[in-house]
Amino acid sequence: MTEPVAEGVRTAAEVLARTRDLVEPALRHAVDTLPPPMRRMAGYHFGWWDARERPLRADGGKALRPAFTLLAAEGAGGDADAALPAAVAVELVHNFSLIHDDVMDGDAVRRHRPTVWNVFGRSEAILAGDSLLTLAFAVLAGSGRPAAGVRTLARCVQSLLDGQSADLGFEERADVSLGECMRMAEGKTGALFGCACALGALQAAGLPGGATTTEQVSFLRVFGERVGLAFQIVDDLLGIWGDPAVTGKPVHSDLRNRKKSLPVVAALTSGTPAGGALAALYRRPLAPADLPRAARLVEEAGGRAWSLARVDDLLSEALEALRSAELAPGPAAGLEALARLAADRDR
Ligand code: GRG
Repeated sequence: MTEPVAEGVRTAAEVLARTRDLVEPALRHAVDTLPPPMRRMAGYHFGWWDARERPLRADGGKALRPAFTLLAAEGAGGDADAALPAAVAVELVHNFSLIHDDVMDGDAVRRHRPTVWNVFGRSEAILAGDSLLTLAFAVLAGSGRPAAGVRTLARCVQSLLDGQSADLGFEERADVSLGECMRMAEGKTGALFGCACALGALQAAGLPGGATTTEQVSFLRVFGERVGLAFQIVDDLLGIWGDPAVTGKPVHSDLRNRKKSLPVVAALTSGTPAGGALAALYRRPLAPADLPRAARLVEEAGGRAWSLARVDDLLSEALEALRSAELAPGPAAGLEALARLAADRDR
């Protein structure tokens, strides 16, 4: 049995390293069951091998969402081993969304390597994403409390699709409001973090010593949703001001694509002269020389300050929900460390 998360504060880096150690073997085991072409693309995407299946140890992602699942389960009286299928399912859904999103956006690089579509082709990448999504449900169906978990994950995937659809729709519109943009981010990103926490708590339900109550599941879901939204706002800030050497994405990537991200929409709706100038720039494709000016205008119009203030608010709301869930102290400290990392990261 896996050693329970230690009492007392753990650093986020330790929590994530432990999660990767637990999740990667189970993830590899699941991916090994895929038909060979899908297995090859999945393993490439996770950084386990190159395009010709020669072994590698490349960046396979931070494993944030499964870390929330494992700690939520332990905090609610369950254990990490039993929550592993749910953690793997959440990571598979996340990676399905990344592979498809890269196709939709035409992004050529992720995690410092060429994206799946860039190496294997767009149609093949769509199949790889479909394969991971289907695998997520297959893995979850073999876990404890499968029916409740599958329903929770299915609702979450519909929210992801709804958020992504709104995001695509915003590209065609000049009148996106901040409320619409927040709802889009809640669907696109918040829902999966909320689901990751809820699935962990659900795993603990009904176990001897598992103190999960319906209230605990909903407080943990709210905690995850707030953290996820803060994470998305930070991602939006990194999409404008992040260091490409650290983020693995090109500089000013979101501005180049004229994304209606939260800092941009906050600037566009600010009623300031800088917001007006940004709206004028956003009416036509941006040349590389326009990008630093667009970033300056977002800042001058208050888009950066608004975003940072929202991240602070969301972190406070998340920590309040975490306290209300009344979890065991060790896992609660781990979840708090993860929440703080999500709200203050450079990659
Ligand atoms: C259903 C196709 C589809 C999309 C849903 C989740 C999503 C919407 C798109 C993926 C791209 C994107 C910008 C998502 C926002 C969430 C986000 C910042 C993802 C990156 O998450 P990390 O940093 O990734 O945890 P790693 O590489 O660490 O796994």
